[in-house]
Amino acid sequence: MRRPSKAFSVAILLASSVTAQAAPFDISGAWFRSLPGKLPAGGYFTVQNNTGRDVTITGASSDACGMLMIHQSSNKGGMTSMMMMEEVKVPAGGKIAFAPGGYHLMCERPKMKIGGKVPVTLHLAGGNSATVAFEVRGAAGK
Ligand SMILES: [Cu+2]
Repeated sequence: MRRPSKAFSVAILLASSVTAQAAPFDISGAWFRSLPGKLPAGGYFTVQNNTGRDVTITGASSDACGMLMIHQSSNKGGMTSMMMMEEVKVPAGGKIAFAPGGYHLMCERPKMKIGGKVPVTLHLAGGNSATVAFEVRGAAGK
């Protein structure tokens, strides 16, 4: 069983490097919620890991943000708070949603326009990275 699974993950890597960046996993539905004034913009996406190995997101960067961090919202006893995450592990074969109320990117001092797109680079453990275009939506998420 060892050999076929290795061949499979190599095929996936090659396929993804042809279609876009050499992303070892698939990122979809990426968008920022742009809010008025100087409020930070939340970034959301879904990541599916098809590599056959755990992949760890260790950070994110974008020219569209003065600072870009990974946060996790949590709700304990009716109190909503945000925690800074050093890393987020996407297990082999697994899927993680960055979505309102959970994991999200926090873009401080955003420079973006509703209706536009901005690139975000996700940094992965081991020195890989994946750059994805994020749609910029308004406060209602549209
Ligand atoms: Cu946050």
